[in-house]
Parts: sequence; structure tokens; C-alpha cells
Amino acid sequence: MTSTIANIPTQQTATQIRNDWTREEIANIYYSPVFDLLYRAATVHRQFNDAQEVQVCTLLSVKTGGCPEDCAYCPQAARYHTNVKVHKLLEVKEVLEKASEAQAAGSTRFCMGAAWREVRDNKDFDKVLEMVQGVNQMGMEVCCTLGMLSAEQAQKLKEAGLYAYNHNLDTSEEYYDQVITTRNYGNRLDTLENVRKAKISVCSGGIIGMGETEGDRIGMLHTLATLPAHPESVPVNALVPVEGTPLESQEKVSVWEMVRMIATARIIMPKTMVRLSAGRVRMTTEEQALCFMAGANSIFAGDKLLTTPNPEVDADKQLFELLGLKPRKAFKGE
Ligand code: SAM
Ligand code: DTB
Ligand code: SF4
Repeated sequence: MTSTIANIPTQQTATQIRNDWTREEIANIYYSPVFDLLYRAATVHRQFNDAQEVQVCTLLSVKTGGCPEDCAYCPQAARYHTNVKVHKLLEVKEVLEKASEAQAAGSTRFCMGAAWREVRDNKDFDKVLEMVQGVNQMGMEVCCTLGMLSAEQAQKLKEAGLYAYNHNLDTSEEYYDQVITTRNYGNRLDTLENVRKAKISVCSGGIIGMGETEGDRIGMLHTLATLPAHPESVPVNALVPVEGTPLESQEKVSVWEMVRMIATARIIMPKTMVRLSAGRVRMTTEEQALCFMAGANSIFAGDKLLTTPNPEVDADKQLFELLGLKPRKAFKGE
């Protein structure tokens, strides 16, 4: 006999990696009573991962603002009037110095973001390839988020030593055009396929708190969990509402919404690094602890995300000590 938690056979889900989840199964998990959900996520997490370990990543915006896209959440879209200072692509030397500082502060993954719609084959891309090479040589996992990529560009990044590529689905396919109209869901999925084909680790997740329904959140998780292979990393961002963007007045999401997203992601994609991403500055220690309990095992460290504030490194050191967490080593998943 199989016992059930929230109507899902526990034996079936706790031991296998599955890519055939139905929306209904995911919804049943998502809506289960909070303590059942937390218990189950924490159990799955311990079966597949070292639950004390949390990956510490650092972000750097290497090209800021002036983006032609219309993503309603984004302070870097040229069409919205925000306080973001536009900056052309940074110099390689400066980026490598920042990576070295991040490494000294305990980060094992360095992620470089550019406010581009897509990568173009030009001098700027050559510079990014140099940055990738340099960070990789330092022994850090190097990640980029540069917008859409062709198969050839993904291959070039791989050859330069790129470890992971971040490209978020952001929300469900159904809600996508309420948030972004300058590209579509299929464009996003094509880039993810190009990244996968180049054998680069896939990082893809989304944002909650943009006015989407819980059905949309479940829809996004369903798309991620039914890709041919689960992304190695899934960031769960709480919207950071930025003045001047169309979503500036959105209400803060509650911790229970973050917990439901993280725990569901953990259960349906057991080995994936689930990242408690944007929004930590507005969370208490206890709220963040609940997210780790739910299976989050990665964070962004350093006092800035791309353009918005993030907790100080010292505060996170204290958080790790308090909760008995330890930073994960680089390249562990290989
Ligand atoms: N331009 C590239 C792209 O869109 O793929 C890369 C950079 S973009 C800023 C990376 C991701 O940051 C977005 O996909 C989105 O999920 C996240 N993001 C941007 N602004 C945000 C905000 N205000 N709150 C939460 N997440 C945000
Ligand atoms: C992700 O999912 N979250 C990070 C990273 N991937 C690139 C970005 C969060 C950005 C928050 C808004 C800002 O700081 O500009
Ligand atoms: Fe541009 Fe990326 Fe911001 Fe969209 S999320 S406006 S593509 S920088």
C-alpha cells in the first residue's frame, strides 16, 4: 500500500526524477497543507541533496540599462523612467577584479548580466567571452545572462568556459504577454534548447508577485519540470517593485507564497538547485529560514543584485552560522 500526503503517492515521487508531471499533480502538491508540503519537500531534499549546503552566487551587471525590451518588472528597460544609471559594457579587467572580490567573500559562482534583448556577434560579445575565460580560470563557476542566444553563440560561450546560462521563463505561457510583448515564450524555450545543446548548465526560473494567478505559477513550474531535462538551477524571485516600471505598485508577496513555490519546485525537480533569489532584503531571518526548510539551496550574495539592493555579506554569514548552513563548493555537480 502506498501512503499519501495530499493525495499524491509518496513512494512514487520521493525516489525518481520525473519529467512527465501533469499540471494537476503539481497543483495538488502546491495547494497541499503547508506543513505537509514543507515536510515532504524537506524529505525529498534530504534524499537527493546535502541539506546543510547552500550555493553562494554573486551577480554583476556588466552592461546596465537602455534595454529595448518591455519586461514590465525591469528597471533596465529603456522605455521606463527609472533611476538606473545606464552603463556600456564594463572592461574585462574591472569584471575580473569584481569576480576575485566575490570569490574572496566566499562565492563559488559568478553570474554576469547584460541588459540585452539578445547577443549580437560583435566586439562586445568577444569581450564577454574574455570575461568568461577569465572567471573560469579563477576556478569559479561562471554564469551569464545576456538575453536570447543562437546555437552558435551558445557553443562559443561553452568553448570560452561558460558553466551555466540564466534565462528565465518568468511566468506561465498564458500570462507571458501581460508582462512582456517584445518576445514570446517560444523564443525563451528556443534559447534554453540552444544552451542545453551546447552542454551548458541551464538556470531558468521566474518571478512571483507580478499580478499572476497561482495557476500561472503552477503553469510555469509545469513547463520547467517537463522540459526534456530539468534545469540544474531554478531561481525563484519575488518581484522587486521599482519606481517607474509598470509593476511599481505591486503588493509584496507573502512568505507562504515563496514557500509554496520553493517547496513545489523542490518536490518536482528534486536534484535542481532552487535559488531564493530577488526579494531577500524584504524578508526576515525567520522567513528566509522557512524557504531553506522548503528546499531552497542557493542564494545571491553581495549587497547588490543587478541594480537593486540585496543583504550584506556579513548578514548572510550570520544567517549561515545561525542556521548551521555551509557554502557549497564550486563544480560539485559535475
Ligand atoms: N536581459 C537578459 C534577460 O532578460 O534574459 C538578462 C538580464 S534580466 C535582468 C534577468 C532576470 O532578472 C529576468 O529574467 C528577471 O527574471 C529578473 N528580474 C529583473 N528585474 C526584476 C525585478 N524587478 N524583480 C525580480 N526579478 C527581476
Ligand atoms: C534571476 O533569476 N534573478 C537575478 C538573476 N537571475 C540574473 C536577477 C534579479 C534582478 C533583480 C532586479 C535588479 O537587481 O535589477
Ligand atoms: Fe531587458 Fe532583460 Fe530587463 Fe527584459 S529583463 S528589459 S530583456 S534587461
